[in-house]
Amino acid sequence: MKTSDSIPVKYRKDYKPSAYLIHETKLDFDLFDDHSIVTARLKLQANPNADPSDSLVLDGEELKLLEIFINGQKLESAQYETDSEQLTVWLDKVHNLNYQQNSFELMTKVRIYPNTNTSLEGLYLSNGKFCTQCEAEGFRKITYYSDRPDVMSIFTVRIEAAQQKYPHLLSNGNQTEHGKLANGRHYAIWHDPFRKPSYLFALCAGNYDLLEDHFKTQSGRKIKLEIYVDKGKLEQCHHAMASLKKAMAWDEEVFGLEYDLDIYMVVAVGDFNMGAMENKGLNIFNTKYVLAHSDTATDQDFEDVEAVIAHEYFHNWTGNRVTCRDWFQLSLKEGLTVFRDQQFTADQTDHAVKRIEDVKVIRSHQFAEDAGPMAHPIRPDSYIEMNNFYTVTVYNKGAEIIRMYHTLLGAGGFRHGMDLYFERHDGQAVTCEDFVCAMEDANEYDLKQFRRWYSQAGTPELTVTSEYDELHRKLTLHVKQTCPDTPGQSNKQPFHIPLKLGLLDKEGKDLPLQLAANPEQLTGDILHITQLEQSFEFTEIAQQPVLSLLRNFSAPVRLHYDYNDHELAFLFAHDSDPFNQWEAGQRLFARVIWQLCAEQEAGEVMQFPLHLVNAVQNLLSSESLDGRFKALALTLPDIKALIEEVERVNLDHLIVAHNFLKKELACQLEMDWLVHYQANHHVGKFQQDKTSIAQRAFAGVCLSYLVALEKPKAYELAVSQLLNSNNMTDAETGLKLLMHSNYEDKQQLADDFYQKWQNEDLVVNKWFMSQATDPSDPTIERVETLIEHPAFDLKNPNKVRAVVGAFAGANLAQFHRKDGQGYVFLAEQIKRLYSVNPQTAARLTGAFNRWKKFDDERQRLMCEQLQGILQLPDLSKDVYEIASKALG
Ligand code: 0A1
Ligand code: ZN
Repeated sequence: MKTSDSIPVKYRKDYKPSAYLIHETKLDFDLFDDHSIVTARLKLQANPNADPSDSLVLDGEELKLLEIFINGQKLESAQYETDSEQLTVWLDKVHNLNYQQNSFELMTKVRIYPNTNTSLEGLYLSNGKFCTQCEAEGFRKITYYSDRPDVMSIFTVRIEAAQQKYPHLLSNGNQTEHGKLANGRHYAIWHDPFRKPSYLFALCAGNYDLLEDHFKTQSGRKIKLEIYVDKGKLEQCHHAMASLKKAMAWDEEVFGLEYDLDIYMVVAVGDFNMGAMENKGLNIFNTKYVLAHSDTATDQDFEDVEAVIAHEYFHNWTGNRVTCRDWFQLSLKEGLTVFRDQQFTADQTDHAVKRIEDVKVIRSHQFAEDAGPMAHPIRPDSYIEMNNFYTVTVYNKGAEIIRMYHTLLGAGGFRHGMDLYFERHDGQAVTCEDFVCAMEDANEYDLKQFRRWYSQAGTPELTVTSEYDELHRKLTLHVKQTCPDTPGQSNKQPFHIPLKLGLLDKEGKDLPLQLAANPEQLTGDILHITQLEQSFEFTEIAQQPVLSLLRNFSAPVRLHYDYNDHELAFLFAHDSDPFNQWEAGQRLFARVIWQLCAEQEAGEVMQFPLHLVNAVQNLLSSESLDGRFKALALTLPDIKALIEEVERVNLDHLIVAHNFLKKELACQLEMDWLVHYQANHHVGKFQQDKTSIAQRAFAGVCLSYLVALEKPKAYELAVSQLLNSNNMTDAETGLKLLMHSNYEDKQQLADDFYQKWQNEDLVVNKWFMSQATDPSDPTIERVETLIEHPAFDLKNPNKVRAVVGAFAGANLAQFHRKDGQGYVFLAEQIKRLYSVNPQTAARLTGAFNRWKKFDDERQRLMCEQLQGILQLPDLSKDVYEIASKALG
């Protein structure tokens, strides 16, 4: 068992510059089926900005050192030492070496075993092809190196392998040479002219299908674009290529940022721990975010591919040209790049819809993280395993913080800040503080208090009350802010919170906003909340307004304001801010759900409040609203988000209430759902324009209500949609709805679906997921059989996420079964996985994080599993960190 004293914790405050810099990195890869040889020639120099050191300490894990030379001198065993994590060379014992003054060359030769590397970090094989994943600390599994982001170097890479099996040999930068060798082998040499840290290194070798295109930059340079995929998948790459070109054009247009190399390559691999990786000039992607064809991918998949392609492309400036000084600064590149990809997607699709989708992620996942045992500021202060900090807090809350600069400074001010950031830091490894300074200096805007968003964890809460004085035509708002304690942090200081708001008159029009005093507290429609308690007096308010608060979710906070049903229905119908229009509907639904829970608690019969019917009917029949917006507004609040609204939850009541509301709405408006379904579901020629996508989304929600009726006619519609559709969006909607229903032939449908799609891995994952998330009772047995299915593979993270991740993360009813079997199942999978793939195992362990929300018995059962996990022999530090923090 791992104990806390055997596991080192890394602290942000301990940062020290590296004692040695690496000016040049020359790597030779000799790739073979059962092992690889890596020769590294590093040009090292003592760092003038660091404390001098007589020893050179390099990171290295799972490496077999074969040779070591300095300046051509073979080192003797007394001059160096290796352990399981490091190579130490005592430079003072190397003869005639003036290591404090002159640069010197270290040559190491190591043997590694990519063929048995299942962690998917370092160099590994996916579907018979070599690939790498080096962020955050994977490069040390390739060669001995100063594997930290502030050590930046010029890389030249020679790759040698069997020509027939590995015709494509790729690395970062430009190919400078290639040729044939004896014994059927060949080689290629790549040179990357940009200095980069080791985490941006990449290598791929294999036999791929290749899609080629090009992009002409704003300054007229022609860039080669190449997408490499498994044989037979070329038809599924066109959308990724089109997305890449859109992203390149958007970054030029919006941020004035142009691509810098002559070639941009994307390689898709089936085995990948995350979504994709921004390695310089050679992105490596999970196939899920490259491959998309309407037969096999949904509209959502298409949007996701476009977003991830853009995200990785945008990293070329925010991440690669300007990188992080240390891993505590991860949000510097990730929060910023997520914000950029969100803006890009909004520009390609619909701003309101995109905003709602992003906020749903924050509320269901980030609020949960912020209130749980893993809560951390967007710039964490410590970690045990860095891989555990690729979180919704660092990424998505980080993006919300960046969005607040944009809100406070305006698009123009934000752009000035970005320009100054690049002007100052291009080619450097910097900190979040450097970013704040650039924004501050470019705009002469004081961000002193705003900086607390980087240091304080937890979700701030705003409690607002209001008073209207008819006589003096005055509205007073009282705003209180608090932030709950989080692990290691209490007594939080007040944040600077931009609160965007509107005051609606009786017709729903926005009234002009004007403060009686302190005008600097209001910029346009943004109120600056900066103190624990503040009051604001609005003047010239002729009638009692309805308040629209936190428009567009202008800050990642929870807002408490005591709306009544009438006000919510009014906002749902009239708010000019589409985000708050959606929000009002969600609040209406949530109130009903909590009321239904209270009725169950009191042993009363649940009552459906008829006032909802009107509100929903109006929305359904609105001609001005977009179909995707309607789909979102008609979807009941996510149970995970609801759980985060209360201290402790009676899950059984919550699920019953949720289902009851859905079914009642289905019954009350049966004809409406049917009419709108029929008007929006099309079986003719497939189209993927905005209107068709919106119609499919809207029709899908209508069908979900119809299926909730549990009537044969409704099942027939869903079965027909599943079997007769000519696109995966409609097919998957039909499949999911039926798999989650009591339709008696659903198993047969599932079997047929598998037969049809068994050769399309990504579709098989949808098939897995639709079954693993079935909330009905035999599902636990079903998932037991799914993990034995020939298509399941514990070594493939996409498969693990599709079955185990989906079960634990998206099947609340079955994962939280009262008998604890859901918890036992998850713990068993973690036990099978932790030594195979520690990163993925740790992600799964996070499903236990919110155990304190549940009833005593469920708490006990979850803790029992967490304790069992902590007893495992040789537990990985990834899983240890999550499980031990969960238990506190
Ligand atoms: N930087 C990538 C995400 C990423 C992080 C870690 C990985 O392996 C541990 C892989 C990818 C991004 O933000 O896209
Ligand atoms: Zn990223």
